[in-house]
Amino acid sequence: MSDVVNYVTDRNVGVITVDNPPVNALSQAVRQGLLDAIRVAASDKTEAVIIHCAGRTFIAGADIKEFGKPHAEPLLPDLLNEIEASEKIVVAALHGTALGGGFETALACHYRIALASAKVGLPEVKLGLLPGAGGTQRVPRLAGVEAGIDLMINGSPIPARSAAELGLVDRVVEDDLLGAARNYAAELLDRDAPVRRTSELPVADVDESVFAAASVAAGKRARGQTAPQRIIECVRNATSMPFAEGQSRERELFSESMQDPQSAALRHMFFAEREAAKIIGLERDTEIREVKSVGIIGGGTMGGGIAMSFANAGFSVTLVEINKEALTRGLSIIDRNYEGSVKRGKLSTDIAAECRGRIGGATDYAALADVDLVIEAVFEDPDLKKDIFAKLDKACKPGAILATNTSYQDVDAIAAATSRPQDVLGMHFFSPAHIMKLLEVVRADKTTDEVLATVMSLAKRIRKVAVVSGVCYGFIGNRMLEGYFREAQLCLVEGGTPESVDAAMFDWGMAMGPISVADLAGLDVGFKARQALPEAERGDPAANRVPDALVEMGRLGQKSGTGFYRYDAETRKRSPDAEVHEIIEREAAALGIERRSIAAQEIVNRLVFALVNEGIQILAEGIAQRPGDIDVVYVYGYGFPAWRGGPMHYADSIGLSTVLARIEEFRERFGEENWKPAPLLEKLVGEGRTLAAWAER
Ligand code: T1G
Ligand code: NAD
Repeated sequence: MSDVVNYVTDRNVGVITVDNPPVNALSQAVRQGLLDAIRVAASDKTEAVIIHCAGRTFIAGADIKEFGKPHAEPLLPDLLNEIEASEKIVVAALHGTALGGGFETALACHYRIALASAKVGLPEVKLGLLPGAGGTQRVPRLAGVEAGIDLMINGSPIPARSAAELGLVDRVVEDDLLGAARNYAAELLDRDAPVRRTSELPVADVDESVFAAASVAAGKRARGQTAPQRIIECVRNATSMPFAEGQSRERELFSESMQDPQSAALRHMFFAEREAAKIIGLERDTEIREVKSVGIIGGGTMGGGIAMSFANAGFSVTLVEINKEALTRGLSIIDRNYEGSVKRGKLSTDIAAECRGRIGGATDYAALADVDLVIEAVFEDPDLKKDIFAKLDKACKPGAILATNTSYQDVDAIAAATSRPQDVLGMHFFSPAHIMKLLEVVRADKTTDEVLATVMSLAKRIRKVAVVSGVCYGFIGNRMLEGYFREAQLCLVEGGTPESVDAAMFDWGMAMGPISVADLAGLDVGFKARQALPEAERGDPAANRVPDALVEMGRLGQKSGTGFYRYDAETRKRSPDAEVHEIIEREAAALGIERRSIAAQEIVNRLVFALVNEGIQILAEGIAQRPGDIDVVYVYGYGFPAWRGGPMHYADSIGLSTVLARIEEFRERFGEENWKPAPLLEKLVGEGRTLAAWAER
């Protein structure tokens, strides 16, 4: 048959096997192979056909690497219509993750059998697309309109048993999938089961309000995104149009979504997330150390969440605090977090108890004598951290990895406080650490490849998206944030309000506005960090006047009930605070600033281009390996909209010459101090190149 599709007959059953590692994606060769096989089966002596896959999974979708390239025949919708049109029963045998075009292939078959461990789903929306091979027309015919919309808008895979309850899978078996599929085909033939074409099934009618409600819900859940609305339109068509007409409209909307910059951004993010796991210059087979047990120093906001991340992934964890009282407090924060996860249905009571059971406490470093990894998460005080690393150097076994969760500090200096700097690096989690997916892995000067590779593989095991950063103040994320927050504060004193600055960034797509983020993190954190710096390194004084004034008034943000906003003690709901408006006007007057109305677009440009400019400087210094890594940091750690692709992809999408022109304009207006274009940006504009092309070098 072909390299990637094989067809064999066994008595009266034909078996088509797709074998295209790593995930049997529907490349042109697979599509051609399937078409050839189904045509051979159509004319041979078999009475039924099974489609299944070799390797770890059934087809996990169209080949995303082919997107954006000219269409190659056979086109998937046509292939699937031909499979469905077969006069012989076609059974799909599912294992692993049958996703996107892969699940649509199964839906075009007449019957579906799956392993209980299998999952099925239509994640196209996560790529800014829609199921473009009949999925939006076939799913409602099997599972109904509401379940169908939910499956396609949500985009997350569901277990085979849930799919069976929805009518999307006909039989679920524990093992021996191919054997069970053969028996199932034989049983269907024995009872003369019909060739059941999904496209010929009726769609249960629903009230128009279902679509209106789904559209509003999607507008909230996937704010600013276009794909969900196109999916809802397709499903509505399924209830009002014949299959062929509904499918041709689906194809039009699919092409529209493929051209949409949002899809280009989300596809970029798909590959950027996977590229980030690869360390340039490190062999894929670099030796890694075994890690079973973990010690956490400091059971505060971060320590507790980090402990849960490891316990939830099966590691035994020892939390070390300064004294019994602090330890009790730290463990009770963890208990509350687990209760919250059970209440929200994220974890079952049993699983929560099992995970909690893996976390022990101590106040003596002797408890860490045999652990494989230690992560320090005490106060952001460089001397305290060095002192602790010197103690860990004595207490921990040779070969233990020593990591710091510092947000800003010099990891090389911390490593130098030990006799084993080769075993030291940064593991910078994000708050809340048991929820946020991002992990900045800070490679220090002497960190060995083995230690780095070990921590990168650990990140996958604790379900984090890891990005490697070099050592500099604030690493990738927090360093770029300096300019972003500076411009947010300057827009405030120049004429904005907390509400207007936040609204501009929220409406642009940020998960939360910068002023609300400052209140959430605690205004005292930034204040203490500034106080720890020499005056000259504290940045533009105009940007610090208002937050410093608020902290001096005891307004620390959410944690003290007031900051830039006022917070309801019960609901934590934030509301504007007239007193803060007065403080801003007072500080602006003291700075001799005449306040003016500032357009939302100017706020967006200043904050986003400050990010971009610093990001490009970070790339030039080699602190980040590639532009995509910076995009992953901002999307997974700072609420940057994935459908804009992260700051670097966004800059390329609007054109680096436009970015440079804006930055030069700001330099004219606000000065070189804050707006010095990154030399690499000027170079790339001069050469007419993008960041993506630069990264290919
Ligand atoms: N196309 C091309 N390459 C793919 C791929 C795909 N669909 N899925 C995965 N890969 C590559 C990936 O880049 C990586 O490569 C390797 O496989 C392992 O992936 C018409 C239009 C299947 C759950 O969105 O969700 O069908 O980095 O590291 O963690 O309606 O991959 O090793 O070189 O992620 O075990 C819809 C996308 C497409 C599913 C496995 N399908 N894939 O996760 O491994 S749109 C999807 C995944 C579509 C139709 C439309 C996951 C996975 P490399 P991995 P994993
Ligand atoms: P926190 O104040 O909530 O907790 C620090 C804990 O360390 C306290 O419980 C304290 O008792 C304990 N501690 C202090 N000295 C100790 C010692 N000698 N031995 C054992 N325990 C000791 O602080 P946090 O917000 O969890 O921050 C911890 C670290 O994580 C800091 O370096 C911070 O910069 C970093 N970080 C914080 C965040 C965040 O959003 N809060 C995010 C990422 C990184």
